[in-house]
Amino acid sequence: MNDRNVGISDPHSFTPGRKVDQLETFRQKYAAERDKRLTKEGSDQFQAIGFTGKFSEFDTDPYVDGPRQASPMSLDLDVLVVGAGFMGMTAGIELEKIGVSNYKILDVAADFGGTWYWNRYPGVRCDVESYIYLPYLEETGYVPTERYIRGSEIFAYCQSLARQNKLYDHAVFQTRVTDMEWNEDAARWTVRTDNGDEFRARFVATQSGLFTRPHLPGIPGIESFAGHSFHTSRWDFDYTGGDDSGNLNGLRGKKVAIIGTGATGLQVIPQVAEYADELVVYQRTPTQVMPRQNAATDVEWFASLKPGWHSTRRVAFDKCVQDHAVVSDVDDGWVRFAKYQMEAVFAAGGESPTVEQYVDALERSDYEWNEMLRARVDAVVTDESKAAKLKTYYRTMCKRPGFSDEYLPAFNKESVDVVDTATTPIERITETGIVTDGQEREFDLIIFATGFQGGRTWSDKAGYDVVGRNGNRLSKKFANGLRTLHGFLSRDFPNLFLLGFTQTATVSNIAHLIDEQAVHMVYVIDQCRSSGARTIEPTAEAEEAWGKVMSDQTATRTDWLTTCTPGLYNNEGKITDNRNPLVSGVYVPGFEYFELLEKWRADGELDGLVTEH
Ligand code: N01
Repeated sequence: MNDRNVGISDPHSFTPGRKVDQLETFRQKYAAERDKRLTKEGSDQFQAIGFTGKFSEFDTDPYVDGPRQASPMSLDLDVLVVGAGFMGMTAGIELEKIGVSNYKILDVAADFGGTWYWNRYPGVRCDVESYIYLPYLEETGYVPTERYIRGSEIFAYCQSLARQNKLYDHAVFQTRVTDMEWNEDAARWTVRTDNGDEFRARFVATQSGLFTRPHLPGIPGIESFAGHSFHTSRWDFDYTGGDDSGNLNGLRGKKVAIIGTGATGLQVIPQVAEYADELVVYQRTPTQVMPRQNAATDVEWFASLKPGWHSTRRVAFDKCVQDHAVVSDVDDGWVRFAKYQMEAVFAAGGESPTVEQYVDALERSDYEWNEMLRARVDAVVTDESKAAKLKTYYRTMCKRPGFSDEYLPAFNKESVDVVDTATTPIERITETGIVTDGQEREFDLIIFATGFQGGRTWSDKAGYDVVGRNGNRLSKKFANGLRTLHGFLSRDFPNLFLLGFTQTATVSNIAHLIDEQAVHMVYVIDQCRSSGARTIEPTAEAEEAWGKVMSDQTATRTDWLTTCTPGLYNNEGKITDNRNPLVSGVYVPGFEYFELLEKWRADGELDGLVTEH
């Protein structure tokens, strides 16, 4: 516990942490850095990519040939699941377990995988240990090849999970929901699609994925660029050559710009740097870069894991990372940071620190941790001016931390430059390049690693509206934020399960959240079936009470969210904007939310829900 060496070995070692005594100096520095990046538009600074019209070419699926071939369908279903990512797959598998087989899983994509269908960019890997990330590992017996596997391996796992569970028999791909309406007499949802299908479903499970709809930065002139450009989640391998493991030979001789240095940018940049003649990275906020230390799976160790290990390992990881009080067997940056903070709290107040000691220790140790990371940047990046731009000045969990052993060294190439747009903003994109400080740099290719639509309303993200009982529209009900019980069901929208970040919770391992949600939803559906309930929805009181839980949760984080540098987690600094569920409706720590749901199910009362028979 007293070992200040956080266990990271050469050549990626941290220099020892410096004791942070001058908290106020750091606070001022962090606040100044945040203020440079704050925009008055918040999430509205981004430009949406429409299904049709402006920027819709950025949404074209590059991985499929041609539109859906199947004829329009007209079907009565027990369940329609919208979204074929982990959520849709888990829902299908769990529905089968309770004997429901009259269901469809629908997706715009042409296969299962969700995030892993779309994000195939070079370098893509899971950033959480694959042993806790992949669902159903004990059931499938699959052994991930590495601790942090490539996106293509995750995508292949999704396909094999779908095959093993016969989910392809239920799939409706290359199909987008256009509208959804409640039919009171039939007690069913009528769901129509862009392919002319009509599904009449007793239950609908739907989610507007946080990471499936890309967006573009609020930079004028994107449409005028005459070179090539695409978003990382729609990677054009025809142009770049190669695949997610690299070999981007199409970039030889090319001048490339990448805008965005989040989790995606971190993985893409070293790959592009390897092949492009010239790469300029346009960075607004640097991401923390901890060592990755990937390794091949020790198959003997994997085989020695005892039944139940998957759930135990997942839960311990969540608890360690979010509660700082449980030991996790996972040895990675998430856990090391949590342990580092745990040590600091123990040093300050022993087993029973006061609230002040606890808060103070977390803040000091966070600054120390960042000092180590800043020292690591200096140790790796030889050019001082580049190194200065790559150092982070914000609290660790303000943004999702990054992990890479290739990212920082990539900036040692002379062909790779970094522009700090917080001090040198991008003025515009022209026909031939990017203008900063009145100077244009010309490019053949601009890659947008600028993330996804997190700060828009549920209906905007979903791309359709839902008309519930008495003509009530979900877009209207959620105009000022979500209103649900536990994030699943919303009054006047019976039998409609909302999944994803909908007044639910957050954990670093999002795949775990997804599993918990699917299991919970299927439990409620099963209860309806066994009791013969036609409809189920929350009472007004239960919905209001859950809204209060959510707002109380947000209130406890308001100070933190305000001091954070702008980003997805604090709605680009505009925390009063309720559209972003990560700000207005998220339960932290997530494992307590899982426990809360488990207890609610164990009570068996469907407390807060009302059924009609
Ligand atoms: O998107 P992001 P992402 N000028 O929104 C920048 C998960 N994920 O695709 O930080 C210049 O995080 C923006 O700058 P700033 C991951 O958990 C998981 O990287 O806002 N830059 C930022 O750098 C994450 O939550 C894995 O100042 C501009 C970037 O664009 C989610 O996916 C792998 C700009 C957007 O970063 C999305 O990550 C990859 C402008 N005008 C991703 N506007 C796993 O391995 C925006 N930016 C599991």
